[in-house]
Amino acid sequence: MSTPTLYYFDARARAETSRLLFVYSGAKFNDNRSGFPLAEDVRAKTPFGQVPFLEDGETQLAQSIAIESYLAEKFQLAGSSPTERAEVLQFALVPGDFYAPYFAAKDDAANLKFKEETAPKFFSKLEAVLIKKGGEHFVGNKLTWADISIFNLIDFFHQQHSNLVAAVLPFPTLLAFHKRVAAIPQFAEYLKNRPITRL
Ligand SMILES: N[C@@H](CCC(=O)N[C@@H](CS)C(=O)NCC(=O)O)C(=O)O
Repeated sequence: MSTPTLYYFDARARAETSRLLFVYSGAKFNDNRSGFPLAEDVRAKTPFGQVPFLEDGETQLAQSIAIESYLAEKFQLAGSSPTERAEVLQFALVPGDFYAPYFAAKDDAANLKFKEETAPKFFSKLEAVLIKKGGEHFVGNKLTWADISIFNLIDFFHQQHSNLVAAVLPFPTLLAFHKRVAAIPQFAEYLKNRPITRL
């Protein structure tokens, strides 16, 4: 069986949760990071001319959430009942609701509104959910794609410029969760060596 290849830019952005799914499972993968603009030979492989794009044997997939869903199923991180699977997907879709307004904010006022109003409003909901679930996992009683996806979202805030991390600092349960997931040995090793990128 050939080693899977994940194609993306040299950025965390829409590929990082998939990378983290590979990392947690311990499965080897080629982390193909294109320069900008997207290399034409990579674009030509993809169904929509966009990355992320995954090649895993006969399986060829675009759309970040579809790729994450495939990897989560493959590594048994997608939940263990129809309800759990739907709940896991529910959390995996949450980061997109943060990224849309974040990337749409084009001036200082909009950035401030995102940091001081929009993001904290969402984070307060996530904090409440996690407290209700006991503080460890968003779904069930073991680590799933939901945890990895929300970990990556909180981590994104830690990595961004303009002190974006301030938006998550008022939420101790989310901060403790982020710290705990980052300390999982596979993640700790990966995060120590991860390329530092703007996004
Ligand atoms: N809905 C898609 C969006 C994919 C997307 O917008 N990809 C961008 C990078 S984040 C891209 O490939 N841009 C390069 C281009 O269009 O030339 C997903 O979640 O994967």
